[in-house]
Amino acid sequence: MADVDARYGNEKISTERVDFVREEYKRYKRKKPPPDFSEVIDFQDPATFGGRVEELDLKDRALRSKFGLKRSTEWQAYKLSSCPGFMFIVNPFLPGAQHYWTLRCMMDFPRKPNVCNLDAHVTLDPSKSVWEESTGEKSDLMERLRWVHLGYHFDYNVVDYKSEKYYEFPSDLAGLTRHIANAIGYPDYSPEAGIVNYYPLGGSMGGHTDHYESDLSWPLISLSFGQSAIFLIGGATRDIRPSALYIRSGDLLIMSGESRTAFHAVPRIMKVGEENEAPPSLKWQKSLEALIRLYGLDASDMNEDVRNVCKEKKDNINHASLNTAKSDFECKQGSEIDDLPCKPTETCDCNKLEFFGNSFRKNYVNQEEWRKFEIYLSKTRININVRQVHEKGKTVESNCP
Ligand SMILES: O=C(O)CCC(=O)C(=O)O
Repeated sequence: MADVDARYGNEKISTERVDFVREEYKRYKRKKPPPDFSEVIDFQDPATFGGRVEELDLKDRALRSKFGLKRSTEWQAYKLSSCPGFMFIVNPFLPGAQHYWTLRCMMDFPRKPNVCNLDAHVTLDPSKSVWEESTGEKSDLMERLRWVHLGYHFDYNVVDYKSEKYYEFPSDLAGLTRHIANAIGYPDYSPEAGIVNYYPLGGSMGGHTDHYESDLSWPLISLSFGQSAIFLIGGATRDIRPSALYIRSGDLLIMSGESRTAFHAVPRIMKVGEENEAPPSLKWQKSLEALIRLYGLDASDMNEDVRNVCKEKKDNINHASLNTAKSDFECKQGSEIDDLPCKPTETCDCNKLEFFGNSFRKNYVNQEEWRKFEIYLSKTRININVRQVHEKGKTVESNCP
């Protein structure tokens, strides 16, 4: 099985100094016998912290709920004492939002003009996404998909950020990552380059640094969905022993400051749930309930094929919890920093993530269709890795055809 890290094959490794990045990578990648996981940091289990983890206070930059994220004051955020600037946010998404972002990665991002690893082997139909093209003789295309570039695209042997190699960065993902950057203290962030990585079970990514951007003072924002992984985060050189941590569906990881150019790797994908089952946060029922809750969608807003199912599910929703969820979306202007204008009404509509809801509706799938996505997610980890390339004010113009 081809590893995602084939792209880093040309990296020069010093043979003189001890390479702890490689050592830890091999240790956690090993299949037989499986490694001892007792040193892996699990941000959902403080018993594993062992003095290595500190809570991160994001309270002074309170942002309201947007792009499917909880209010930033509710995020469970951490930092590592060994790696200044590294931040970990435990799944800050509201129920249903992970469905939206994974759908974007499965159905929309792997589509022309975006460049992906398959371009080297097949001519892709520009009118279809890789997902749509994965039928008949080409039914293995999605399984062979390893990466898609967003915004800037380049050849890994020559990472050159040129304006002729830039396609429009997806506006919803730009909004989401700007919002995250704002919450951690980078209000002027401008996402310009992204890679969506698709890892099969058994896939991995070797140790490397992301240092090609001309301004490295902006954070790298990484979002993970689907299957879990072991992630290694080290330091400026390979002779610094990296820490191992678990990443689960929905978790956010930020590399800023010193950690922006730290060595990191993904030695192992960890299967969650039974065969052909997606992680719990990506199962069908949650998406349906979440649609009703999150976007305030009424059954009349939905198309015929889901209306009846929704009615059934809606009857099952506990009204008290629906009311709590509603008040969560109330916009209390003045008490929170706002990065978009917001009407100070009691049940402010802008908090229903208007355009977010619309795109979800455009992409809406029924239960049978979601099952196909669920099967894919039962054996795939998706990672979206977003970077600002240039210094402030030097952003390229879109070259989108
Ligand atoms: O999959 C991940 O979590 C890391 C991805 C990564 O390091 C990269 O794309 O450079």
